Amino acid sequence: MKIVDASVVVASPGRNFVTLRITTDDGVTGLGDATLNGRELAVVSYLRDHVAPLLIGLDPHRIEDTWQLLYRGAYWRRGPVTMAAIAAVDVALWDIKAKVANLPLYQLLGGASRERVRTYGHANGRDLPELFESVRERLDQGYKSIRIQTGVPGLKRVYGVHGEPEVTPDGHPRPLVEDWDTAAYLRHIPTVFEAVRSEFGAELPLLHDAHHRLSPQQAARLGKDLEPYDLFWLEDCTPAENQEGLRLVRSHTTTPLAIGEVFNTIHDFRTLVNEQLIDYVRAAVTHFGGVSPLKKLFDFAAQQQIKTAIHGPEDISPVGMAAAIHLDLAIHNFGIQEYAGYTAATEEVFRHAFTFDDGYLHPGEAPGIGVELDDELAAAYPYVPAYLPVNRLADGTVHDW
Ligand code: CS2
Ligand code: MG
Repeated sequence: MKIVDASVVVASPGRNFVTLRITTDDGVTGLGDATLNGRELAVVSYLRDHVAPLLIGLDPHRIEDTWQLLYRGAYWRRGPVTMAAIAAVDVALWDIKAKVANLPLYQLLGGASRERVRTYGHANGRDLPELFESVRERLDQGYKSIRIQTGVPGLKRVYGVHGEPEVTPDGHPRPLVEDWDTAAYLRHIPTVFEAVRSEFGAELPLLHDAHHRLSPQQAARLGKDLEPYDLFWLEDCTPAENQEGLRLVRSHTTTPLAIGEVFNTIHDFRTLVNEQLIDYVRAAVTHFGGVSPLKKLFDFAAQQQIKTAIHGPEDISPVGMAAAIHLDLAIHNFGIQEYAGYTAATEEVFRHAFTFDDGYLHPGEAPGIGVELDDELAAAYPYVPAYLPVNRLADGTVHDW
């Protein structure tokens, strides 16, 4: 069996997605997600101009060898663009291998370790009434765990409370500028969880994403202040390139910690896992180089009783999400799966076998990862230049978003 084609489809059914399709001489095709939110076209070029030509003629069954060729052969290693491109190839090759075996991918990953995959959903609100309504909407959809994000008094726009992107006079989009005040945030968040707990009770698993905005000392303070509210986790409490910074946080709070959605290789987790500084690894199939390296990370994390929590917002395409759910079903140290759901247009472009029911996902039994991409429909949604927001402090200083 040989690879005869590797093509990249860019579609924007509500938001931009980049998908790789690999085709073999037997006509078997595989899909991989290569979506890097806000820098999509960099990965398109990496795949089209540098990777696709190398794939032609290769044996699609040699997944590990192809992964090592693309990782070590590039010389310039790691990074979000490289690892998203390699991820797309890895997932597409697993899709092909599982289709040839006429098995759903999870069967090639050790088979099912559970009946279904529990998820958490996003509740957002500018204020408590809006937040409570959003929580009730998620509960009505069946979610059993809820991430809580709200506005902060005095701040116009805050992460998780979406605003409209601005466009420059020449029509090119500019990142939306959000404002930030750490002191106001640290004062406000404990009052939010006090209110949510008194409204929704002590048992509902609640999560919160600090989105890389705190110093280790500030993260330690927030973790401690939130202990009375018994969070399922506090996510990205501090920029974790400084892995050692989590030692300070860990020494001050028992609030569970989740980190890693922006990480793209196992090296980013080395200290965090070896020293048990976190409780959940958040890496995503699409950003971490694919299923192959992510399973290695999960096995590494399992040695320290750390569980998985694959990143799953709207900017992980149904292709990346499907691959994640197959892994979620198969691995032993599964924790929880983030699932924000998709627009109707996205569901039309990416027809998938995975199902979401009563707050749980299942990958389905279709051979491969179980996703088909409708090229005709995809063509109706051309790429739209778009950026992630940026954060600025009151004095104008750029801050982590
Ligand atoms: C967030 C993401 O879901 C999360 O945990 O951190 O939505 C993140 O903001 C986006 O993936 C950025 O593209
Ligand atoms: Mg996050």
